[in-house]
Amino acid sequence: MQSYFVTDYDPTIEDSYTKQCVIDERPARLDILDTAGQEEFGAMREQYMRTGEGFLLVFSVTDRGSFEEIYKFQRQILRVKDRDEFPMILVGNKADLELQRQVTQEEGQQLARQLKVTYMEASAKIRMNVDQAFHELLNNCVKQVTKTWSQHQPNPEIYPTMRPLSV
Ligand SMILES: Nc1nc2c(ncn2[C@@H]2O[C@H](COP(=O)(O)OP(=O)(O)OP(=O)(O)O)[C@@H](O)[C@H]2O)c(=O)[nH]1
Ligand SMILES: [Mg+2]
Repeated sequence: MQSYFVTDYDPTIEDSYTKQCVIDERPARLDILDTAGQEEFGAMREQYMRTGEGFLLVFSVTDRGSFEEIYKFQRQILRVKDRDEFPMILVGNKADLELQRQVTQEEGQQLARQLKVTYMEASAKIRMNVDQAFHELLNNCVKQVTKTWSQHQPNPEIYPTMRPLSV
């Protein structure tokens, strides 16, 4: 958000940010919620899953436990959304720490295939794939909105009065 890297660990409870950006050449406002990884702050999880329109599932490639938790979070999102798929991407962070790696790139990719999402490796420290991860997720969100919108267009044969007005 601020384009600087914080070395100290300060567990997140819940932080929200707003960022202006451009999507498909149009200005847009992103509302980003940084959520808690620690179980003790997990009480609000279902609530943010209900309101979220897209999710970055982030684990650390140096922490196998964080990788193993992803599947559970993805299932919970789909259950809360009552959907088979939803805009999400899987991000393996801390890719700069190659020597401390506990999850291989192949394992990340394999999980992503299983979850039917895109996999990206990133590093907040060296600013690798950070913006790209958000852009990839946004593309998924835009596609989802377009798909949902087209599915909910009234059938003009059934609802002739709801045809768009020509200008
Ligand atoms: N080397 C390296 N360290 C990182 C990277 N990203 C985060 N860290 C460090 O890892 C620690 C934890 O990072 P956080 O961003 O606080 O992790 P988090 O997942 O938000 O943790 P919670 O808020 O408890 O969920 C901090 O000390 C960060 O400086 C990275 O890409 N590379
Ligand atoms: Mg945090």
